[in-house]
This record gives sequence, structure tokens and C-alpha cells, in this order.
Amino acid sequence: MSAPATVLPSLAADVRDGLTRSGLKELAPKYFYDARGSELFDQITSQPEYYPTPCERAILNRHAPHIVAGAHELVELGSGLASKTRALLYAMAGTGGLRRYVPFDCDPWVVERCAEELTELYPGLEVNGVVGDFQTDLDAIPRGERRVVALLGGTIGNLYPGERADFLHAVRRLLADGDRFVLGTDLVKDVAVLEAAYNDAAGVTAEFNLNVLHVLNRELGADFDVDAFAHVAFFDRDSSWVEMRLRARGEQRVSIPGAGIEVELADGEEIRTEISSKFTLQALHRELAEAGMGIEHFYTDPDGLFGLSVAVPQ
Ligand code: SAH
Ligand code: AVI
Repeated sequence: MSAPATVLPSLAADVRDGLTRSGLKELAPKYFYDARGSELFDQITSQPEYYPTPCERAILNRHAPHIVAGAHELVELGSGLASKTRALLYAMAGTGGLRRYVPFDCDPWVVERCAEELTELYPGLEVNGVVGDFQTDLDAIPRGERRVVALLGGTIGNLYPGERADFLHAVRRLLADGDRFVLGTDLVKDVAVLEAAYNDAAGVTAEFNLNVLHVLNRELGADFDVDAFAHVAFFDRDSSWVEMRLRARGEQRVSIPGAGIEVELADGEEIRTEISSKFTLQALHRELAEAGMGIEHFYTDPDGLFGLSVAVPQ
């Protein structure tokens, strides 16, 4: 892997666009993830309120051999620290099929760490890390065969519906006959359970949310007073997503030289920092079919909180 930039090159333009709009201001969730953001996400996954990770882990631990049967290569988009992925790699190694793992993430720190750890764990495994934006850079993935492409954790839910459609079409173009797309998605459920998962009592999700302001301060020379913002997360039933925002405590005037802008926020004004969509099986069938894929298997945890689709090209 060549030495990557610390953040995506689109940061300044996206920040300018998102913070100068007349309506609700917005920052894209992909900018949470510098090394600290990735560490904080990792801590979120062990909070008692955050059910998606243990649920998806249970599904993968139980069904991995079937999910990866016959595959030689795993391409993982938004791989992060790849803690659950190990079940898939273990199952591939067990059948002697494991040749290559391609962790793809916008945070160079996690890609490097993953590459180091997995090369040590599986001597002889080719780990070909890619640092990039899975919304624009999927062509950086090396050609391969008999592969499973995975996007775990519910990360697809962090894209808007139009972005999701574009992304799914791009994933479809990566697949040849016999390849599979493994997609983890959080499912619609009781609002109290959903809202608790994004408002953990220990405040880790709040820290994660605020981390985007630290990223802007460091990368764009901004002067956000991070303590002057409060974490907000709620379920929007109409859109079927949890939304995270940062609410200004008092009027704020922020200079962001790297984006060439000055921003004023009124007391109580909010910046949307993430949507996290919650799906039904019906919606997944529809969205995957629109991108030329069909669900071959759909697994859930025993309580039906989280879903894992195994889709094939059609
Ligand atoms: N797959 C892991 C991590 C999920 S956190 C899990 O299931 O636990 C989401 C991951 O996706 C982070 O590592 C983040 O850096 C990465 N990510 C988010 N948006 C991205 C984008 N547009 N391109 C590439 N990686 C992205
Ligand atoms: C990565 N992604 C699926 C997480 C989610 O639940 O939407 C990110 C996250 N945001 C707050 N907590 C976790």
C-alpha cells in the first residue's frame, strides 16, 4: 500500500457545500473516521445499547462456511478493524480456499492495522489494502475471481437512497457470475431500542459524533469550539433512519480556512452528521433487484434485529 493521505481529498469541497447551504447544514459521516474516529466506533460496538455488532457477529459465526463456500477472495468495503470479518476468513482458510483479502476503507490507519494483523494471522495470505472512498473509487480494487464482496455493519444505511442506488450499481459491476455480495443491514424495530443504540449512557456515540469537528479543526484549520456542541440522535419514522446531529450551544462563528469559508450558527442550530437507515426485507429485495442483484439467502439473529443478505448477480 502506498502512503495514503490522512483524509479523503473531497473533504474541503464537501464541507464548503454542506455548511453553506441555506437549509439544514450537513457533514458527511465518512469524515468521522480518522484514527480516533475509528477507535471510537470500535468502542461503540461494545456498548450494551449498540446491538448491531453482536447480532451481526452471531450471524457470521453461525453461517460463515455457507456464505463463503467456494470463494478464494474477500473484498471488504468499509472494513474498519475487521473484527467480525475474521469469521469469514477463518471459514475460507478452513476449506483451503483463502487466497486474498482486500480491505477497503477511507481511514488509512485501519487499513494498515488490518493488513499487519491479518498477514501475521494467516502467513501466505495476500492482503491488498486499498485506501479510498467506496462511493467513487471502487475501480481501485484489483481484478479477482471467485470473490465475495462484503459491506458489513449496516454501513450502507449511512448513504442516502440515491447514493445507495449508485453504490449498489457500482458493486454489481464488480461481480462476475459465481461471485457474491454480502450485505449487513440494520432492520426496522422498536423506536426505543433504536434511539438507545445511538444515545449510549457512557457517551461514546456523542464523542464519535463530535469527532468530526476535531477532524475539521485539524485538517482544515477550523476553529470549532467542540465543547460548544451537543450530540443529538433520534429516529425519523418517515425516512426510516436514525439521524445524528450536532446542536450549537449558543451562537457560533467558525472560521474554516481550508474550505475558504466562515460559518455562523444560531443558538440551537443543528448540523446533520449521519443518517443510519433501517431496512425491511422487502426494501432490500427491491433495492438489490434495481441494481441487478437477487437475494439468495437472508439471515437474521434470533431476535430479528439485524439482517445479512447474500446476493448474487442476476
Ligand atoms: N465494517 C466494520 C466497520 C464499520 S464502521 C464493522 O462492521 O464493524 C464504517 C467503516 O466504513 C469505517 O471504517 C469507515 O472508515 C468506513 N467508511 C465510511 N464511509 C466510507 C467511504 N465512503 N469509503 C470508504 N470507507 C468508508
Ligand atoms: C458504521 N455505521 C453503520 C454505524 C451506524 O450505526 O450507522 C455508525 C454509527 N453511528 C453511530 N453509532 C454508530
